[in-house]
Amino acid sequence: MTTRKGDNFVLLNRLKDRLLNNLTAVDRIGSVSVIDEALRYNCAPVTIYNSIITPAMVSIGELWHEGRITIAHEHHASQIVDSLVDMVAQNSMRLSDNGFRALVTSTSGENHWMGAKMFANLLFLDGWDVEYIGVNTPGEDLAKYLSEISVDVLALSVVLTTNIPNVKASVNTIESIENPPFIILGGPAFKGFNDQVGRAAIVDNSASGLTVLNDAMGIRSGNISLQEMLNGIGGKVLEVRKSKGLNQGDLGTLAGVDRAYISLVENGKQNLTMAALFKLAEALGTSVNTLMSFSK
Ligand code: B12
Repeated sequence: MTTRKGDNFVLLNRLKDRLLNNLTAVDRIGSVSVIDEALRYNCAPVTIYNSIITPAMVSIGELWHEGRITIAHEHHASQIVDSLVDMVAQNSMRLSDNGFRALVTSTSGENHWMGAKMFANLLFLDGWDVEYIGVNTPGEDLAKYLSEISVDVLALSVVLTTNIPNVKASVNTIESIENPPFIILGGPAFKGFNDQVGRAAIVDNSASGLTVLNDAMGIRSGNISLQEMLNGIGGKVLEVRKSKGLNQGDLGTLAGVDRAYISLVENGKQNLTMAALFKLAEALGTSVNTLMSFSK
């Protein structure tokens, strides 16, 4: 996952505060509008999860802890956030299939589901075939299930530090089956954790989780996202236009579009169709290949 134009601190902080206000007021429509705005600003899914939704949920936890909101408020906010987590995934580009399959869950005693679901969605967007099976799955049952189905990776989310012994026992059981999957453990329980748990990889956040799995599976990081492609083409259109001494208005006239459209293209903000790309190449007196040959 890469950084995008919308991933700037001030914007993210503002959106996080607005989400928290809307969640505190249990305003579903207001909450949806915050995520809608983040998507329109082109924030990356991992950024929306880590820098907007997760900190808003942590603040909901603090309000609950201080007795300023009830458990009913927290439950309601969690349900709203559950749909926001799906909304982000449904409205984001998925990289092409990478051929790997992952199962995401948590072991006995762990009922926090949000982090597991977010990580499952991020893997899916990164090109994985993902099965998210909910939380609180006993280790013995998980081991039996994994010996019947075929997955490359098992991702376990752990929020409560008190669940670490359960997770150690589960990893032990699962690693003793024939052809066990690669196991990754993640979640806030592992902040500052320096121990080994079997052969499992351990991370405390989703961005590191994606990197660790890409490395472990030998997945190329050369896959280009839609946004990188649009930024690259935009930069190329700008370069060729300037080399021809044209301004944005001139190019718009030649291509039969308005100046604002050219500006969006050059800033990587216009999702171009092939037809539009051909029209631009023709107007610039160049080829589609030239507009698409840029370095990442
Ligand atoms: C909502 C909530 C609940 C909901 C759960 C619904 C849900 N959302 O999942 C309910 C009501 C069920 C709940 C119950 C409890 N909760 Co609670 N809960 C929270 C709260 C407010 C938000 C949790 C959340 O959704 N965070 C957002 C998610 C997305 O963040 P995250 O889990 O950290 O995930 C991110 C990363 O860690 C990472 N990640 C997570 N998993 C994985 C896995 C992999 C493989 C990877 C790579 C990455 C990764 O990805 C995510 C970001 O992209 C937190 C407050 C807080 N500070 O977090 C308390 C909190 C987690 N709960 C807490 C407690 C104590 C409990 C209860 C014991 C309360 C009780 N007395 O009954 C029970 C335990 C239930 C159980 N057995 O699991 C404590 C935990 C303390 C601790 N460190 O052990 C917290 C911190 C509140 C507090 N300050 O005391 N809780």
